[in-house]
Amino acid sequence: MAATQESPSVLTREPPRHERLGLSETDLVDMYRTMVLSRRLDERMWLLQRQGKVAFHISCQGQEATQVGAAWALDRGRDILHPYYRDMGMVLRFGMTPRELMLALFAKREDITSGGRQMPAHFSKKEARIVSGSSPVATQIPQAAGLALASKIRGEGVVTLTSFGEGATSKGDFHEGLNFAGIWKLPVVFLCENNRYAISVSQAKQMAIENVADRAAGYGFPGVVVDGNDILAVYAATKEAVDRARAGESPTLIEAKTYRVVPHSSDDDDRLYRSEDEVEPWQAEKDPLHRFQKTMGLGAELAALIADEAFEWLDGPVQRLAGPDVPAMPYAKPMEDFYLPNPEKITAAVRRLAAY
Ligand SMILES: Cc1ncc(C[n+]2csc(CCOP(=O)(O)OP(=O)(O)O)c2C)c(N)n1
Ligand SMILES: [Mg+2]
Repeated sequence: MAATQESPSVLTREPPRHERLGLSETDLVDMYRTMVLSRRLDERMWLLQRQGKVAFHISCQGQEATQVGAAWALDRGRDILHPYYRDMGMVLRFGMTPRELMLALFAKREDITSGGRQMPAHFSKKEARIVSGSSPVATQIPQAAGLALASKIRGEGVVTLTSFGEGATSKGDFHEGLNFAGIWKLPVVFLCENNRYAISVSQAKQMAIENVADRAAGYGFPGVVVDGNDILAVYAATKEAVDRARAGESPTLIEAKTYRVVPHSSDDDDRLYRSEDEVEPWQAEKDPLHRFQKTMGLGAELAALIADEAFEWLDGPVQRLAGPDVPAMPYAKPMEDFYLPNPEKITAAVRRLAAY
């Protein structure tokens, strides 16, 4: 009798939000672990730069919920990621290791992205289907449309996700990429990480609209605004977009509203264009890690364990990577390193092309 009285309340109880999205508690812990690892790695990269041990750093801090939530919605054994320079959380989830990220930062010979030749944060890893971005802002957007076109032609059911800042949406590449993807209903997700600034240029000076997502209407597919510091909201929006892409329905533009809590890069002084009062709440109650702990009820003990784990990795291994035992890449010899081994072959191919 007691059991039947209790049953209705059990049946009508709302399951927790993550369960409704098909995520397990293990997923949640792993999501948090990935966010913490990217934050701790990022902090260490800043320190190394300030100590003069590496030349340059560009940061993911503040955007971890967007990056990890979005990457979680992809099938990482199958889909393609064409990220931008801030996406450390995303590439960690997709299969780049902290060691690989550090090797690129230190410009070591073993760096898998370019053998120490590129700037850091030009993430790539062929086996993980992470495609390298180019330095000019927004160039990955039409390239992602191209990748999606190839997947569509091959009938692979592969989805490509590309990401970029709100500043990138002022570039022609953004409009060309979205227009093309809309016409051909390509399996691609465009993720705008709107962190309110393009270096020193605020969103208000960059565009006359409130929501980047509104631009999707001009290309004939859905545009969605999401709270970029709420990891489950980002996951849900991206999952929906990925499903839509895989079903061949259309691309989606997701605008994740977030905030960059540190300067644009190690070469920037953000005190010149924004106040401490503006930044402070984003480093406190709005911070994605803080919000995760609070809303998901993550125990302090587990949170401390995850933090220790990240620090443990950072201490020993990073010291070793920085040292002379791991060889740095020597300065390039342009004729040998930048050009293909046989320039005559290229010239002949260009002549053939010209004749055609
Ligand atoms: C074509 C081009 N112009 C300018 C730059 C210099 N630049 C690098 S990042 C950046 C700001 C991009 O802002 P946004 O797209 O909002 O991304 P965020 O850095 O804020 O994440 C600029 C202007 C560049 N890399 N490429
Ligand atoms: Mg920006």
